[in-house]
Order: sequence, then structure tokens, then C-alpha cells
Amino acid sequence: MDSRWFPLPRRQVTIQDGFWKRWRDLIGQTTLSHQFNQLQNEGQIDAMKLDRRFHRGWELADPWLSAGYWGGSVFWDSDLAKWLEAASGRLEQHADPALEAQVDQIIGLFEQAQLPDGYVNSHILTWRPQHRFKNLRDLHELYCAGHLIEAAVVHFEATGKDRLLNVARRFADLLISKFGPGPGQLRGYPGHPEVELALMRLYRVTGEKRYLDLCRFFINERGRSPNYFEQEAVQRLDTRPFRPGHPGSPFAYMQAHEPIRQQTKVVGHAVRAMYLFAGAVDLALEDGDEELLNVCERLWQDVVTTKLYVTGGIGSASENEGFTRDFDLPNENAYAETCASIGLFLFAHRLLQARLRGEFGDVMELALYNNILSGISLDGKAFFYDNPLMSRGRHRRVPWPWWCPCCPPNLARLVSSLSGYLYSEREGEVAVHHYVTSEARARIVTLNVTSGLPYSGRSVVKVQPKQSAELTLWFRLPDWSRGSHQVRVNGAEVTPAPVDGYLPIRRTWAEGDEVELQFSMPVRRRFARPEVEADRGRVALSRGPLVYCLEQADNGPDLEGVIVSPEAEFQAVERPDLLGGATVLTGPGSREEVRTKQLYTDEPPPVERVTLTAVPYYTWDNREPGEMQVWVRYGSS
Ligand code: FUB
Ligand code: ZN
Repeated sequence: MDSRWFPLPRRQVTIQDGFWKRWRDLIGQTTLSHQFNQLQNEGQIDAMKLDRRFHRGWELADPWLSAGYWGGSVFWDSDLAKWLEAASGRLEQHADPALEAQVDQIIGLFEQAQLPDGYVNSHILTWRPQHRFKNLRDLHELYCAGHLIEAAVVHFEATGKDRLLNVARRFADLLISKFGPGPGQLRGYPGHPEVELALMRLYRVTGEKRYLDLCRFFINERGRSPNYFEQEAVQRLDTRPFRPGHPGSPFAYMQAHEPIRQQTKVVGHAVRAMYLFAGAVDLALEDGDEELLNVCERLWQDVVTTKLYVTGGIGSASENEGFTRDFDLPNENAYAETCASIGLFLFAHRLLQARLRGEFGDVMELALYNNILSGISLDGKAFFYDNPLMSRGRHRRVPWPWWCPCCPPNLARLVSSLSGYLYSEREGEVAVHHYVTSEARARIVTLNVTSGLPYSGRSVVKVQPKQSAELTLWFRLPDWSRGSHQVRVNGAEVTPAPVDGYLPIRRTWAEGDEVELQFSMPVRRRFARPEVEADRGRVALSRGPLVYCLEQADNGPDLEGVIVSPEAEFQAVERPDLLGGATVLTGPGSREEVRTKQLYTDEPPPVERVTLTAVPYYTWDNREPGEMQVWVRYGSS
């Protein structure tokens, strides 16, 4: 694919100030040590010692999943790996000997746990070594391997040390010998995709084609008939029905109901789907596989046109942690797992390298500032797993979702590697996907971006070309500006025609040239298609990349009685004192009063005028517990 783009690597981009610098520092200074303590207290770190005596537990009776013991979850290794990845990203930006010592301690445990043939998985090795690669459907060995590989790549790139990379490569080499179409090999693939995109990262950092080949095998093998998961269940004499209540194929849960190239609708578990598709786009880019790329685009369209919350969340149902029917987007019971939005972000970022289209960047931004960021409290020490759009006050962040701590370290690793998602380059061209105050050192040019996002739509880009040559800078035109923007180069207005949601400016740039971009940030009213039952007759407010919500703390209880009228004008008001410094939206509304104890009356409820205050969704649940609503009743009153 000649026209493809390449992300500017993390270490060539320095986030220097502003909103994301504050988040990155909070995660680096507070969240990582909080998470390390949790991993220590809850057992993940000790589990790596492969000693049953270190495991706390209660009895569960599932012979293939828990085998009558609690040895920690089957994916605990991935929590450690995600933390390692996040911590390595931090070390890349900031020397921190104490953090480095913790990183080295965990790496040492992985080294000690690894068998001579390269295998490493604390759960399997401690509790059921005989089950190695016998239940790919459930046991998450390849998922854990994937996260280990990703952590190793980032640790190597960040520190130049190859200890963890060696562990990961030995494991990956074992996978290469075990999996494939050859005699004596397993024609299996992961129940939880992740290792595919990890193998692509390993391939890129080592240049070893065999990792790319294994990724291709996993992606192309998946969903073939006869189904591998059925066959391996027979092999291990496991006759229990798998997901019997599932409509259609039970393997849709892990996107293995049919080969990916035949899939037209996104189904099943949301994180699994997004990781698989991200890996598939990586593969398509590398192989120049237009067919696979088109499949991924088709699946992308399905997600964003029928399954995407206004907050950038996906996967509405808790039953399968994933997708149901189109437009089934309940608010109070929204699952919208933080990891699923992270997966969507990763998927979109890959697509952006294939086709420079603003819609991919728009969705990345939507997910990042809303569903993902709401996953962490403003003090960096508490987390949501699911991110509903309505609450009666009982949904609270927790210091550690011990039953399944996948989201907190995932969020930490995303933010600590955010610099790698902001820019792309290719011959003679650089694309700015996200406006984050940062220095970007591309091959041909250095850009110094100062941005007021998410609260101000103004960004200034100072351009320092490495040599005098014509080059094109592409600036994403965010959909939230609704086409209303101004661009100046060295103070003179220019009007580049948008191409697929980007503004290209081609010229011979000189040292000190400056581009100023002013994107309008109107307060927007968002309405859902009528098929979205939960949002009928309701409005959501947004401004710039941020979706807003009403909280009880500002508006009192009984938010169901609150109505926004079509005439109401909302104003953006800066509140440095509130929620870590936020711009809130205020405007007139009305509230139905409850003046009767009768269930039904012949008169409509009386209505009082009120002033409403909406806060950014990512900030909710950082004060006293209370109600919250993104979708508010809408109509004249
Ligand atoms: O299964 C591993 C992770 O745990 C998934 O990605 C999440 O949805 C959670 O179930
Ligand atoms: Zn998660």
C-alpha cells in the first residue's frame, strides 16, 4: 500500500504542556504506584512466583476455568504486562529510579517463571500445567502472551533494555513452533484476540518476518470450519455446551463464527472484536491486502453507524461484554467498558494509517476524551470498568475492580503512550490527527503545537523544516467544529479545501512559519436516531470533543424531571475552581415538580424554571454520589 501513513513514534513526540501533560503526569506520578500496590495486594505480582502458597482464594467449581480453586484469574499476567507497558512509557519520558526498580522486579519474575522452551503463564504453570494450549477458547494464554509482547516492545523502545523483549521473543518463538498449518502443529487461534496486533509490533521492532506470518495465520485461520474451539473441546473431553443461549453461533462471542473476511456485522465481545480488527488492519497494511482492509472498513462502518454511544463507548451489554442488536444502546445499563473504547481507539488509529480520513480521528478523539477518560477519577486512583450514560448515584469508581482489573492498567498504558497516536508521516507529508501541546520531530520537519483543547478550539503550530522543500501538512478538521474554522499561515488567512476531513496546506515551509487554527466550538445538541429507544425525546449536549452530562451535585436530584427546551441557549463558562478546572455549560431548563402523592393525576405536573449546569462527562462521579444523565429530556414545557 504505497499511500499508507506511518505513525510518528512515541519517542519522537514530546507532550509538553496542557491537558494531556497533566493527565500523563498524574498517571506517571500517582496512578502507576497506586496500581503497583494493587497488583501487589491483590495477588498478581505474587502469582508470578508460581507458588500456590502465595495464592489466596476461594473455591470455585469449574474444572476448565477454575478447577476447584482460585488461583487468580486466567488473565492476571496481562494486568502485570499492561502495567509494565504503562510504566515503560513513563520511563521513556521521565527518569524515575523507584519506578524502574519496580519494573525490573516484575521483569525478573517473568524471567524466572519462563520455562526453558519459552512458555510463561502464571496461572497455567501454577495450577494446571497439563492444560497448556488445550483450551484456547477460555484460558487466555495467547491474550496474556500478546500483552507481554506489547509490554516488551515498549520497554525495549523506551529503555533500550532487552530483558523483557527476550522473554517475549522466546515465548513468541514457541508460539511459532506450536501454531500453524504444519504437521503436528495446532491450527488454533486465541479465544481473546490481542496477540495478533502484538505480533505485528514485535515484527516491526525486530524486522523478523516470522512474527508477521504467525499473525497472518491467526487472523486467516479464525472462524474456519470445522471450528477449532469445538475440536479442542472434544479433545479435552469437555462436553459442556458453550454459551448455549447465544443466538446464532456461540463462537460469535469471540468473532470465530466465520472467517473475518466473510463478516459484515460486528458481533460478540467488544474488546475482542476491536483488538482483532486492529490487528487485521495492521496485517492488511503490511501485506498490502486491500480485501482485508475493505472488510475492516465495512466492520468499522457497522460499529460507528449502529453501535456507538454518543460518548464513544461500545459494547452495550454486560451478558457478553459486547454487542447486541443494532441501535441497542441503553443508558443506565450501558456496559461500554473502558477497554472496549481503548480497542476502538486502536482500531481507528490503524485505519488512519491506511486512509487519512477525519472520521477515524474524530472517533479516536470522542472515545479518548469521554468514555476512556471517564474510566479514571480526577485523583488518578479510582476506576470505572463500565461507563453508563445515566446513574442513580450507585455507580461509583473503585480503587481496583479486583474481579477483573483489565481496564485500569489499559487506560494507564494508553495515556502514557499517547504521544504515539498524534501524528503520522509519509514521504513529504505530515498529518496532525490530534491537537495536543507537543513537539513532533518528523523526518522532514519539526512541529511545535500549542493547543487549548479540549476547552478552546485554538491551536498554533510552529513549523521548523529540516531543509527547504515543499511539503504538505495535513490538519484534521474536527467534526465538532461543524466546518466553521479559520486557518492562518503567518497571520494571513488561507482556505485549504478539506479533503476527507483534513485540511492540507502545501508550501515551501521556512523556519518560524506559523499556522494558527481556530476551530469553532459551538455548544451542540445531539439527537439519536429514532431506533435508539433509550434516547427518544432526549438531547445530549457537547462542546468540542467533550460530551456533557447533568449531575445531581449541580442540579439537584430527580434529573428525570428535568427538561431542556429547543429554545434554550447554553453558554460555556470557565470554572477553574471546579473538577480540576473545567468549562461547564449553563442554560435555562425546566423541572417538573412532584406535588402529589398520587400515582396518576388528571393534570400534567407543574413546571418550574431552573438554570442547568452540565459538566464534562469524564469528570462525573468525582464529588458526592448522585444522579447523572447524559441524555436529558427534550421538549417545550
Ligand atoms: O478477558 C480479558 C478482559 O477482561 C476482557 O478484554 C475484558 O472485557 C474483561 O472481560
Ligand atoms: Zn477492561
